[in-house]
Amino acid sequence: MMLPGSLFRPTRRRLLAGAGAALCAPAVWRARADELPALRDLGAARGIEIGSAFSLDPDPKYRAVIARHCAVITPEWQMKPPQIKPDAASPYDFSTVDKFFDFAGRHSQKVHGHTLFWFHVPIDWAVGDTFEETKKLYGGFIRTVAGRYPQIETWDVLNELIDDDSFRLRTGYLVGQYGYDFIDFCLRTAREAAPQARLAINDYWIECAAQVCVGKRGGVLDMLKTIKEMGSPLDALGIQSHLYSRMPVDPDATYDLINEAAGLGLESWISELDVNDSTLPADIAERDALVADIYARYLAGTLRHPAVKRVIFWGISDYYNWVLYDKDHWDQRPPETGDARPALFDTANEPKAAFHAVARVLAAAPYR
Ligand code: 9MR
Repeated sequence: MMLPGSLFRPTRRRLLAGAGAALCAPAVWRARADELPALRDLGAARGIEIGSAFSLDPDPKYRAVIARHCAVITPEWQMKPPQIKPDAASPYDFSTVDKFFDFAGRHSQKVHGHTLFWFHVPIDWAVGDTFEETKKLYGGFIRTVAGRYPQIETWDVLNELIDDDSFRLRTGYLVGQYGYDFIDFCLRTAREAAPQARLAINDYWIECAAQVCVGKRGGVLDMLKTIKEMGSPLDALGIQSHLYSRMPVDPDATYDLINEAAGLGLESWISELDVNDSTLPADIAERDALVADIYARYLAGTLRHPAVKRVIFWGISDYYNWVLYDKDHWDQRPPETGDARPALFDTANEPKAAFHAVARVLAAAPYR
């Protein structure tokens, strides 16, 4: 996945671009925010944890949405390796990460650890000349970070290991060099450092009908089988679920993947759900209805499986959402379609059709 270049994002981004569009939306009856059913409660009644990516934006209305609807928050980039220790000389800096625990503690939420390894955000200081030296350096990083937060119940240990073209392990940073031995090492080290936590590997483009998703589903499954054969500690598959109007979702194929993973003893977490609406019509009511339909079909199809224990949005509101702020990078949105509306709440943090669709699907999901 092509990703935004800047790793060090400002702590506050007002995303005003879509506000005009929200004002032009057709008049619909709007429940007051505190009258809406809380998604976290609807999920809990079905045994599903609901959450969102969060970046500590201070807006009170946005924070109220995160607090009310989320049982889990995922730091959107603040926990990635270079944020915590960018180079050998700098000390570990947990000051930003700790703020997530303050927020989560005030709202009875869990913090999901994301992520201990990702090729896209390498820490070069943790690469040694030999595998032994690398294990010492990268292992030290994993032990320090995972060991610091014993309250974390779930970790993405490794993110996005499967290549978009070959559908095999990526050939770059560390995984290319040391392959499954490195993966096994990371998982074992994370298990030792955080024995309380369930450990995941997280990947994208394994939810759609396009050829790339077909290939990646196969690649991810092969990888999971190899990892299980090696006896490495792994508890869950993270299915990111960045959905696209231009890449039709395939809930049945995703269900099959969940089922195969369950056969290997793994839970599945929908870990980064959003809907990139770039090819949908400009009309807002029509677009919102189509986005809602994509959410509903995807979740109804996947939540049929009891191994799906969690749904995390990336994020829950257009007010603060990477599909909006990274649109120049890879959204491919024709300008006439206006600003993206990928989430459950609009830029004013009011619920959209997608919110109500998700609430309905959660209420009807089988208990697990
Ligand atoms: O949304 C995140 C963005 O703010 C960051 O700049 C970027 C790099 O850290 O990561 C984005 O989140 C990605 C997630 O960590 C892994 N899967 C893809 C997500 C969207 O790019």
